Amino acid sequence: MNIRVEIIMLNIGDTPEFEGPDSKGQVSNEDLEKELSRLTGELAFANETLRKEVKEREKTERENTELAKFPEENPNPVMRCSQDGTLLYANQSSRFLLNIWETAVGRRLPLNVSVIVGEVFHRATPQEMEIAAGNQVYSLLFQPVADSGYVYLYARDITARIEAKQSLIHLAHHDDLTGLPNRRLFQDRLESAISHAKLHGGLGAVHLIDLDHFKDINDSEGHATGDALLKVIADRLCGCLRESDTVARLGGDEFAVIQADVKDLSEIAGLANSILHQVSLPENIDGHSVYPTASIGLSVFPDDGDSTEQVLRGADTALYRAKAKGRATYSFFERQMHRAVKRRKAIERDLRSAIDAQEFVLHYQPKLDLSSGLSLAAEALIRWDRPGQGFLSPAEFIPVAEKSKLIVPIGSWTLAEALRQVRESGNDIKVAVNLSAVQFKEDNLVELVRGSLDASGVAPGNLELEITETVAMEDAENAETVFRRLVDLGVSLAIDDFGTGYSSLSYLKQFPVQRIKIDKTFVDDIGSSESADALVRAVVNLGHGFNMKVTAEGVETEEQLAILKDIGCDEIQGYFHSRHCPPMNFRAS
Ligand SMILES: Nc1nc2c(ncn2[C@@H]2O[C@H](COP(=O)(O)OP(=O)(O)OP(=O)(O)O)[C@@H](O)[C@H]2O)c(=O)[nH]1
Ligand SMILES: [Mg+2]
Repeated sequence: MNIRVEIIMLNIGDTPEFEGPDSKGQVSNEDLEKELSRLTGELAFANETLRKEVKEREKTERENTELAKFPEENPNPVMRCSQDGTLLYANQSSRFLLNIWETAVGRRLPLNVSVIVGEVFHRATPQEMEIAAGNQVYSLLFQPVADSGYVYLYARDITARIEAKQSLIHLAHHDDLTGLPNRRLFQDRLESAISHAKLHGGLGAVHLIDLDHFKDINDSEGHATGDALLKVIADRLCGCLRESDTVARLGGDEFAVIQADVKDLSEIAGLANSILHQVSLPENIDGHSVYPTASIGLSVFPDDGDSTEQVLRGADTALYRAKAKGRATYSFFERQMHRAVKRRKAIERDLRSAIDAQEFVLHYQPKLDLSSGLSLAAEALIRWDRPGQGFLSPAEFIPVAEKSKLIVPIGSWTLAEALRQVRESGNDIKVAVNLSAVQFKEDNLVELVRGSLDASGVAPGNLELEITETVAMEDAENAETVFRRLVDLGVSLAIDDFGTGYSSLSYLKQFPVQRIKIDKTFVDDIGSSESADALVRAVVNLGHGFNMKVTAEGVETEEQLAILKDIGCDEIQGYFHSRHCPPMNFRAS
């Protein structure tokens, strides 16, 4: 109202057109009217301007009020706080968070939030974090406000989004029907379990469980009954397990269990039995009686494989066997392999005492010199008369002896015994003794041979040492050195099993070796295959080219002998000439 009066006064005072009374002191009515009309016009204009101005101001005020309500109406929490984390403002939607945080406007935010407020303020860069509040998860954006000393907090409840993400992850790793882990998750868990077992020297097992004749249940009772049965089986399997075990549905009617940290095979068999029992309980589904059974393939890790593929493949093979055995049973993967492991362990145990118990004996395989027709040499072959078991094949116990390094004392015994028997026989025969890969790598091999010769009194020329082609070529440079030292003793050397490994001809040429022995597998085919004849002929020529004698092993027929003679082979051994025999039966002839 004041403004309006001021404008009116100003306009009246300033008016240039108002000329005042004329010389006679009289103002004409006409002039007055004119003036009045002008003033009225001006007043109306001022009035209009004022009205517009008030309207404008009211609008701005209204807008400001609206704007002030904006954070209030925000469905998400909005807060303003000072740099030290004191809450200065919080909208309505912040109430839940403030309750959880047990704070209010004018008080401090929780320490973990205040710390970030301080950081954000000092770095003047926004920061975002996820926080759990009760059962909810919030995303919090800390926004510094330049030059104001404030930090704004914008929060958003992302619980639903997190849950959706988790449910997607769950879906990707679980089976829809039963809710059990699926093959993907199972494989991840199995991988961890195998690594754990390898690292800690533990044992675990996979039980691969497949329902028997499930197709029949589907066909006779319907697919829905089949589905319901799968769920029942899933529940029953869960009931059989410890918390550390995993059960999964791999697909169709196939389930799998990872049994972690087991002590021995009987514990695995124990769980398999209890699974078989649980699965085979009769069930009534919607009025249909079903009598399920299952077969289980068992694979033990890390023994049966150290990768998920190997372990699962093993379990699958075993499952196949369980089905073949008539179903409703379990089968260990390569059960005979486990038996073989046990057997090998027993052999190793018994081998340790076999020398002292004098259970080894030597037999001899005489060799026939083809040019003279005389038998003046023999190969010593070890035999083990295992108590209660009869003679055990060297093919069975030598690998065990090599693995356990027991071959070293056994080999020493063989050498000493063969030389002793040669001496005892009084014959001028040459005895061939095999050296194993393990013996060949022993530092004291040359001393051992020298010592054995000295102890027996047999001339070095009466001893031939046989080394397989594989051992000789494995570390050919070292072999050559050892060969030279042995030859220096006066013994002769032969490359055994020639043709079964890979030979470097340049090494072979350099080796101070007097003989190569053609493996029986090549001899077997001569006479029946031209290429076998050609091969043996080539080896004989090769040997002769290197100034070596050639012995053919495993000669069993007259025809083989004739061909070998024709080819120019120097010596044969095999059943055709003589079976191996105890020392008393072997005499040089
Ligand atoms: N109800 C139902 N059946 C399924 C599902 N998935 C696979 N099957 C059926 O399950 C059966 C599984 O086949 P197999 O395990 O090879 O055969 P089986 O009849 O159980 O015979 P054996 O296992 O050899 O004793 C097939 O007939 C599939 O059609 C499923 O989700 N629900
Ligand atoms: Mg099945």
